[in-house]
Amino acid sequence: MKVYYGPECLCHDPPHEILSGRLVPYLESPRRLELVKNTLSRSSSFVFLSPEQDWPHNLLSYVLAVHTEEYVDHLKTIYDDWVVDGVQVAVLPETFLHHRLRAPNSLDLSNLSPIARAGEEALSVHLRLHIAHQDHTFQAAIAAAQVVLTAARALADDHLAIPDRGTFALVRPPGHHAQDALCGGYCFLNNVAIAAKYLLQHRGCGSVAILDIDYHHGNGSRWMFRLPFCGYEPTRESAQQIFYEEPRVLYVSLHAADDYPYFTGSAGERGAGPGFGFNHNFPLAQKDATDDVYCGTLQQAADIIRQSGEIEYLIVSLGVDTYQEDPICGFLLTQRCYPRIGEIIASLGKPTLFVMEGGYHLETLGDNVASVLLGFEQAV
Ligand code: OKS
Ligand code: ZN
Repeated sequence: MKVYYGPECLCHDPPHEILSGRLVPYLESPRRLELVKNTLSRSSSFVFLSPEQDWPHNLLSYVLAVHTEEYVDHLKTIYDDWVVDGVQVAVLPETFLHHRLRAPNSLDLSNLSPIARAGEEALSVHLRLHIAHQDHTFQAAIAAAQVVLTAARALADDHLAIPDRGTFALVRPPGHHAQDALCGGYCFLNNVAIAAKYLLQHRGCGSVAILDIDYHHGNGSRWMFRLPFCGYEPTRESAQQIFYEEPRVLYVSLHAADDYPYFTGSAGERGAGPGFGFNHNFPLAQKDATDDVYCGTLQQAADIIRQSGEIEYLIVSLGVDTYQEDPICGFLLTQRCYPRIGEIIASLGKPTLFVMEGGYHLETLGDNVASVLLGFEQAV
């Protein structure tokens, strides 16, 4: 299997985050990526490849197919703005000014200082903290997008010759919580959404499925393509651009019903407008999620993708924070479950792009990722 990897993904390295009110070392660390890379390197099944530098359009144009220009500018400049504004240590927002939470034109933000605007684009408090510390966050997020796009391109090129094969984009920061104009849950740019848009817009692809097996609900990926977020009504312009009238992406997710991001991911969210019926959530109670329950549910999710007929590519948000010893998650999966997960995904028979998301138990992280990929490869 081809594995795409770029060392620039390591340059985002915040020292701390806030977890349950405590300052702790940042869990979504560069070490995670290095561990997975090292484990995969020891197997002859994986070939490492570098991201393509030379794209027919500016790399940013593929990112802007998913995210707003204002948001991307914000990510690019916020650290420098804050430094100019006197920030030397972490800043936490006092309130969340995010425009999805405000009535249109209710407040002219341009008069506020950068510190006052700290909550503007964030989903949760801990995210702000590491932007404040980091001048390389944007660089790493763009590098991840570049790796994912390269992997998607290779998959689209290859599958004509070698059908039903998988490709792995080994990236961080992860992406599935990031929305068009919102960061959260360690995510800044939505890598799977960027890949999906690329396949739809540049590779003549008619339909893709995103299967999200990270422990957390991928509110960002879901929102991009299928649903207004928490009652937010899209403008006609944003609807056409990004998701509302996009009937070509099926989003299917298995996740904890009772964990971050808390307010999205219920089974009743089925999509809206032309997208109705193209969103399927499988929320599981933490204490119920054993290997057998998880695999049974994954089979149901796979059946939905199977029954959708026309799907040309499968994109997998590959989180292994479902593992029983993950420090921030509560599922009960053992290491024996991961090859089974790979096998079930392979049974769909689609060209498959795996994209790295969460997973924080460092001792097993590499093995669990390798197990999914090897389980997939041995079954195709
Ligand atoms: C903060 C909890 C943050 C959880 C972030 C989830 C990251 C992840 N109290 N998403 O898939 O792995
Ligand atoms: Zn996760």
